Amino acid sequence: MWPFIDDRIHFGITGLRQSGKTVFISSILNQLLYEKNLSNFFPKGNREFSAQSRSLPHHLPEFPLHQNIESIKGKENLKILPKFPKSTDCITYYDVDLKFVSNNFFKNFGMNRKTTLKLRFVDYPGEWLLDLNLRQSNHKNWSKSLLNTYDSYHANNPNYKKFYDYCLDIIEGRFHFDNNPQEECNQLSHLYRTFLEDAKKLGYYFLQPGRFVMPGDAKFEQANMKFCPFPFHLMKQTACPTQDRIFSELSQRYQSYVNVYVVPFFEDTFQSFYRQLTLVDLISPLASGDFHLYQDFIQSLRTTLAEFSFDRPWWKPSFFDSSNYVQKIMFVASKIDYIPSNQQKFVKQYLLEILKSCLDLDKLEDHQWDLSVIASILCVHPSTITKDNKDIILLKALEEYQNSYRQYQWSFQGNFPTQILNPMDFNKLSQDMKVLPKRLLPLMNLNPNAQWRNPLTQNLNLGEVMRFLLYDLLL
Ligand SMILES: Nc1nc2c(ncn2[C@@H]2O[C@H](COP(=O)(O)OP(=O)(O)O)[C@@H](O)[C@H]2O)c(=O)[nH]1
Ligand SMILES: [Mg+2]
Repeated sequence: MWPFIDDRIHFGITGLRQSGKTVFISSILNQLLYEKNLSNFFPKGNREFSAQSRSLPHHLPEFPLHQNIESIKGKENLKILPKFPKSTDCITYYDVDLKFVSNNFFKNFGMNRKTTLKLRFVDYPGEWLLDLNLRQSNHKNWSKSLLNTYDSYHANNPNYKKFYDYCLDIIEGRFHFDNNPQEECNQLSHLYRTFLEDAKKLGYYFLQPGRFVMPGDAKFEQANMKFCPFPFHLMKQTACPTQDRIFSELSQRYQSYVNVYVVPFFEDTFQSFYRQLTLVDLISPLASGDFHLYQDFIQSLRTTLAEFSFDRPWWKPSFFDSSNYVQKIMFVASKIDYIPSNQQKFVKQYLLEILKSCLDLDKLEDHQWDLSVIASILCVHPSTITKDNKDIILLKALEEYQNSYRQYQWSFQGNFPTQILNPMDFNKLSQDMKVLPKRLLPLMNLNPNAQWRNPLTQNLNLGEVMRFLLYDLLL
């Protein structure tokens, strides 16, 4: 967007599904607006700070901050259990103005200098990020590379097999609907979507098209939501007229999906991120015990990061121009509270290795990027015990259990990896990771009778992250 119309800095949070975007935004906004405390973010010295929410332009849906805060807080004494917000199903926005007053006499020559930083937080379903690279392709090429990937990850999935069998019927001229290519496409896409939903339940990330597993405002009755990849490489003969009509129908629907959903998401949302936080949940794929899922995760990250553009366009010189390229980026391993603090240095190293395999970091200037580990909400209570003369970090938390909760404690005895794993090392590590809880409650207070404490006040490193990404804009 042109800076004179909208000079808000679009603060983009990228991350695959379940990487912690919504919780991060809720936590940071709560700190800025209500706790008015974000240690290490505020400039030290004689500066005052205030944050105010601003009403959004009418056409933009608002990020459900209050709903999320209420849900995370629960009710005192656990009368209503604190819960993490539900999965995000649409794009939402939240505008805040951060005001800083500097009264450093020497710097300001006796004047109180004010800086206002206008921020727009943007939240959206991580599933949609996987769609971005459909723009660069067409139905044939997309089918080829996607099915190649799926063949290696999902060959044993019964729903994938059902979809494939239907494709084979079409390849061999066994049509299920009399001279009705539209219906064949509908049925194919129905089977394909059933497979995608199943793969999502299993924890997979590389699911295209993303709206098939998170439709938002898209409706499945629409033709552009009824297509799928097709194994063209298995065709032995030239296509007959019915096959031709099916293929051209699939191709048209693919193109319409790209035009209606993918391009607008790229241009209106993704491309306008100017300062960017990339959240990576390194823990879930390792804890899954499924090496294919681990590979699928890295591939999904690579596909997503490939969409970033870091070069400032020469024709956009304005300082406050909030469009088109990422000026500063922070890569962050999220949910770090699952891991004992003595492992955090390994997590950082591992994150760096994963990133190096996904994008060319040399393209970035040193001041443009950094990496860190965060917990938007600390849910884990660490303590140290001594066993066989060795200090062990014991982690305690509350886990969701049969519509209620139970206390869970674990100690992670292995070492977090520092490089991308081969299948053997992955299996070994998975054994160590088995102790990790599946779903924690956002609550650190282990004694429900103890004085209740708002979970949103406990975080790790959020201030540092915000400082890296925004501080230079306040000087
Ligand atoms: N322990 C812990 N869990 C977190 C944290 N942030 C997110 N989570 C978990 O990760 C899930 C997904 O987070 P969410 O923000 O909805 O992910 P999104 O899909 O990227 O928006 C949540 O439901 C929590 O279970 C955190 O800071 N600590
Ligand atoms: Mg979300």
